[in-house]
Amino acid sequence: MYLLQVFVLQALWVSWCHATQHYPASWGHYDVCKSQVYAEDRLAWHYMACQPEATDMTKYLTVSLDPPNITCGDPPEMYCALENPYMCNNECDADTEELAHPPELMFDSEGRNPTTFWQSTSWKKYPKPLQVNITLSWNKTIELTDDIVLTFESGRPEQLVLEKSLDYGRTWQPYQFYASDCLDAFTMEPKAVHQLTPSTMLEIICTEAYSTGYVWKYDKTVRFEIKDRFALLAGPRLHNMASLYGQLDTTKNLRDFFTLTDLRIRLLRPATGATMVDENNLSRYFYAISDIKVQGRCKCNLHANSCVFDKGKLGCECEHNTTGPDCARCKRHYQGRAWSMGSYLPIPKVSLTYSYMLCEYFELVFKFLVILLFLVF
Ligand SMILES: *[C@@H]1O[C@H](CO)[C@@H](O)[C@H](O)[C@H]1NC(C)=O
Ligand SMILES: *[C@@H]1O[C@H](CO)[C@@H](O)[C@H](O)[C@H]1NC(C)=O
Ligand SMILES: *[C@@H]1O[C@H](CO)[C@@H](O)[C@H](O)[C@H]1NC(C)=O
Ligand SMILES: *[C@@H]1O[C@H](CO)[C@@H](O)[C@H](O)[C@H]1NC(C)=O
Ligand SMILES: *[C@@H]1O[C@H](CO)[C@@H](O)[C@H](O)[C@H]1NC(C)=O
Ligand SMILES: [Ca+2]
Repeated sequence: MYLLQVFVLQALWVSWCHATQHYPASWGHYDVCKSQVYAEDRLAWHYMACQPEATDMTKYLTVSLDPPNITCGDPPEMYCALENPYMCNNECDADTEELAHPPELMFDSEGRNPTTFWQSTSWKKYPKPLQVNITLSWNKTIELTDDIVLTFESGRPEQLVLEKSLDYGRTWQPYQFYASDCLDAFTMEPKAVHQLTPSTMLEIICTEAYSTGYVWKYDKTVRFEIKDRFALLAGPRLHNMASLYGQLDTTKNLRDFFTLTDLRIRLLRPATGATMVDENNLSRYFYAISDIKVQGRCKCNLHANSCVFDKGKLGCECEHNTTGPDCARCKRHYQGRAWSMGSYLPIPKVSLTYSYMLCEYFELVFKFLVILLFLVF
């Protein structure tokens, strides 16, 4: 008799376990993405927020320069080193492959020696400012997931603005100002990102941390610090991503801050390494960039877990009866709920492991009981 009851109980328990593992009740009405994975030698469902993986977004952009003829080498030009005007062995010639410095060389894979880089014409027209816009366009909304890193082959500019557009280049807004003297260049108080707090994390600041002169030969990067801003909500080392995701779910400003369709690097004043510009030898002043890093993912409003690059165009592979490049509307003829963004929450992984462990544990107890009953009777 007892044996029968135990068996019935076990059967009920096992089926409950299976049901909850396939669709845990605590996930409520959220649309989640799931995929089958092998975990500890068995097939299991893995649930996650419905978004494509973060990747190197420089593979999918188009770059344009303003003015368009600002790249060096037409006509050929000789350059001198900023730190030594007698060292003039840097030649740029657009018609010779080894001596040309086209914009594509900012996006090839680096780590080789010598580095490959884009280079501008020199500051021949001093005192007319030497200004260049480098515009990166994705023709798709994307979300940044890591720091933007510019690596300069020349000295780092004395004045630079990073701008972004959310509307395919129609309007622009500043992301961050960079200057060796913020008050002088932009009439802004200098500030560092680590001075920001959770309540000021979306402030647009001017930083002097990336404009020190050519003496810092081994510090050639200019950063836009995404991770430090994430850390204001997710804690150091980003161990509490649930907190960040919770805020992203509910705060449009925060989501929009990390979202863009285009980036613009406005180079406003090249490195001079001194207070005076050497007017007799302007071949020392120019911009050269060897690498630009932009890590991010397609914005799919949490309705797609993949994004494809097809015919030169990025697009989300929309699920949940949504459609459009960003899954921002319902499919035609869909007669269901009104469109809404998907959700980052709840973070399923923890509850899944927990309910899974609970099931395993009780299965063991049942087996033990069965054996015990067999022995007793
Ligand atoms: C680029 O073109 C503009 C007009 O199209 C011209 O005024 C300027 O001198 C050119 N600059 C260079 C460096 O060739
Ligand atoms: C810059 O100075 C160096 C050394 O004095 C000289 O060799 C070079 O021709 C100068 N360049 C220009 C454009 O005057
Ligand atoms: C660069 O872009 C800004 C706006 O983002 C614009 O005002 C400026 O005219 C553009 N061109 C140059 C050469 O700076
Ligand atoms: C941007 O994408 C749209 C389709 O979403 C396409 O019609 C348009 O031609 C693209 N623009 C560029 C500049 O590639
Ligand atoms: C999409 O719509 C179809 C029919 O309208 C429905 O059967 C299906 O469950 C919907 N899928 C989702 C994920 O809402
Ligand atoms: Ca390069």
